[in-house]
Amino acid sequence: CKALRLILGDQLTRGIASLKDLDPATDVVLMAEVMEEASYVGHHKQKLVFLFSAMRNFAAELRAEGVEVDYVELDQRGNMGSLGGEVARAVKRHAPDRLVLTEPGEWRVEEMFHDWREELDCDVIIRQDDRFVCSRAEFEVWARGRRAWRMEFFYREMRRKTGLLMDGEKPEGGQWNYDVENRKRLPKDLELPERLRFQPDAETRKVMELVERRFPSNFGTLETFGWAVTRKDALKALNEFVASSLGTYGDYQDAMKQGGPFLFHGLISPYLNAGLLTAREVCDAAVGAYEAGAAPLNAVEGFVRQIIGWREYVRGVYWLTMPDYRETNHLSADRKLPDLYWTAQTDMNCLAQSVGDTRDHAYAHHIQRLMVLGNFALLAGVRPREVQDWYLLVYVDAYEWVELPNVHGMVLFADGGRLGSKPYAASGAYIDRMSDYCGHCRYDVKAKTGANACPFNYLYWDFLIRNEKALAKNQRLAMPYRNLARFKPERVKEIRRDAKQFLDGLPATYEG
Ligand code: FAD
Ligand code: DLZ
Ligand code: SF4
Repeated sequence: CKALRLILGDQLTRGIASLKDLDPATDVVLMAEVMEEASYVGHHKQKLVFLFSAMRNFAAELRAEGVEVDYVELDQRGNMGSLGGEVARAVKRHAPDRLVLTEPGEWRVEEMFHDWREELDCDVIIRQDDRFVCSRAEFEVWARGRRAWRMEFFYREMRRKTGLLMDGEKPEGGQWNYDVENRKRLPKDLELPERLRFQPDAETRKVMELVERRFPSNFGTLETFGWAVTRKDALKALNEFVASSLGTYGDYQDAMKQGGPFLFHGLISPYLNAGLLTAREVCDAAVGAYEAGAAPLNAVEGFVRQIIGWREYVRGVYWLTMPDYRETNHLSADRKLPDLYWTAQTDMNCLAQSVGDTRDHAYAHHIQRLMVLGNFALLAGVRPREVQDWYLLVYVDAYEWVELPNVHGMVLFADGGRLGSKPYAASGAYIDRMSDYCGHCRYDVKAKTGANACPFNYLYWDFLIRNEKALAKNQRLAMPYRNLARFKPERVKEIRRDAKQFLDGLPATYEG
């Protein structure tokens, strides 16, 4: 053939760069399910099923167009088990002039691409991934000109660049950011919308059987699998979100509810990241609802900011700072990841619920990830590498480019403040304000010390005490450090004692 075009599991977009000049008469598309990608971390079973099934459906759609797809299934005889092995085999089979690639989502895979340039007997062309609003080169120009990077300023540039929610040169409504309106508590009697979930089709059920057979002890359950695996269904999910939830998304964006894992969230990250939906069309759908008067500005701006702001920003930071980024450990955190992240067995109800949602759906929404699961790992001082691996494997939307900056930077402050200006440390009061978890917990969220006290309360202060050297000069932590300075020595002693006792009693026996 003339061109061999590799499509990775998270490149399932018909308009992707490597397929742009596809000629069905002469070209072949290569897709491969390989053990190396399926096991570089022990992915949640739902993540594996989602990705393999979406890959198979994408291949079928290309074939229906008359494109030759060379698809290697995981169980196929002769499968070399790695992308490199499968690419080399396919180059032998098809003797192409060139191998056409789109830049991958992970540094690890880009290294492989570079090796292939040396190893393969054909030209290797790597194209920019133009599914993102901001290219890696553009981000670098933006970042290099600045002493400190802050998402908010980057986001404004992306608003200008895309014209989304712009009124000429000015932001729609006069403000760039309506976040202050997006922190409401969930009223007890507010009815939650029934969210659209999808029954597994025949191909998905086949993949489920494969995953149960080949990955029997991976984290998570398949019983509740409800993700879309085709672009058609992903579009349905997007439309359902816009119709049922977007209007309320802003108000309760930070809220958490026991037994309500999805609330008013988009549930679109797996589709965006794997390529079934594009960032631009998702934002256009939300802005369209605003223009039609179907959703308020605070909701639509909040949603658009997550996508053209945070999502693009973390990707930019990732590519600019890798591979050094993940090696730093600014707060010298050195605790093993507690078992509760795997078992959900803990008396801390907020953690039990958030791990349970994660196990059942390969999903938890942003505030559970940040302010419950992340906050606890930060306060407990868990090793960055173990926290990163956990997040990378448990979520259906997790790829290193998006997971790492969120975990290493936003949650753990292991990067010393390159991504964000302060660690998101919080005591139990925050969780109590934003959720109904505390009402079902055996701990008392109001109690500060002692056996019944909410562990977040003393862990929070213990964290600030432990990390005083690294954090006390941070302007944004000036207030808590001023409060801490007023604590009597006995109170400090009590906090340290309770924290030590609690943390020493946490089982941490699992081997990654
Ligand atoms: P919505 O609340 O509906 O938001 C809409 C979209 O905005 C999301 O689909 C997502 O594409 C984007 N978005 C929102 N916040 C972020 C963010 N902080 N960074 C990047 N994109 C964002 N998101 C992932 O896609 N993959 C990950 O591996 C991932 N790991 C995370 C780890 C931690 C510790 C934290 C705090 C956040 C992480 N996020 C990750 C971001 C966010 O939690 C998820 O994107 C979101 O929960 C997905 O659900 P949703 O589609 O319902 O989101
Ligand atoms: C995540 C993943 C998994 C589990 N399996 C495959 C696979 O078998 N074949 C493939 O092409 N891609 C897979 N992926 C996605 C890749 O790991 C992804 O392309 C990289 O993580 C870069 O983002
Ligand atoms: Fe979590 Fe503390 Fe509330 Fe229990 S009391 S749910 S541990 S914040």
